[in-house]
Amino acid sequence: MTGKFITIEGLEGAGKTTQAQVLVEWLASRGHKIVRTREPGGTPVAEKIRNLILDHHEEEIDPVAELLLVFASRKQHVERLIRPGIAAGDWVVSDRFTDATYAYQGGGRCLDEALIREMELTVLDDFQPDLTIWFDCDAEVGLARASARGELDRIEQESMAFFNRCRSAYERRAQAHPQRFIRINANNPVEKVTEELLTALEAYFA
Ligand code: Z5A
Repeated sequence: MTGKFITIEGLEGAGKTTQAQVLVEWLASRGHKIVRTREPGGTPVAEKIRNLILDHHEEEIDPVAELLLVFASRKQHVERLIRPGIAAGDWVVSDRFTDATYAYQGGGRCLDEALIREMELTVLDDFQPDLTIWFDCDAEVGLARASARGELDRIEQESMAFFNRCRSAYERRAQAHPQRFIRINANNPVEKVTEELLTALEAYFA
């Protein structure tokens, strides 16, 4: 029996962490063994690369170098944690995956999507999630929630135009992969978002 790979996507402050807990409890109640993880990161080495990606540095990070760091972290994550977990029958739930690269490095940093696609094919053998739950909120809403928590990391300090491009890129991903994506309106209050998530899960796994 093999497991499944579910990813959670959305802008910062969309409520991914909050709703991931709801998702994990719902899946566990159906008898699945869950492995919860995140990107960038998810293994000790991948977490070190995460720090390189998110920390502030005196030297500006080149967008392609950032893309390579994201995929270096992802390769380690996929081979050391995600694939072994699925092979063992676990349901692996990751906060972000390659759709975030299309959103942030593709949309936000304006890198060519063809380059990201090439890396996805070459580095990951086109490894894809079984299901992606996209918590879609306006950039202003998400950033206001994230900012209320305090200091912003290197990517969180980008402009509103950057995050609007990220959101548009998520929209394109959802349109291109309608079988895999569930879109949840994350502008709503927490209880309403949870309700929409649970309804969508019941329908998807019916
Ligand atoms: N990144 C990249 O560039 N390329 C890649 O390939 C990958 C990632 C994989 C990782 O951030 C950064 O890496 C991310 C993209 C980049 N950068 N940015 N910016 P992360 O995933 O570790 O962190 P995050 O997305 O910034 O997470 P977050 O800010 O914690 O957001 P969240 O998990 O979606 O939200 P939350 O923690 O559940 O909620 C945030 C706050 O809002 C909290 O106080 C909640 O109580 C509140 N909240 C949540 N939902 C609601 C609703 N519905 N209403 C009101 N308040 C709410």
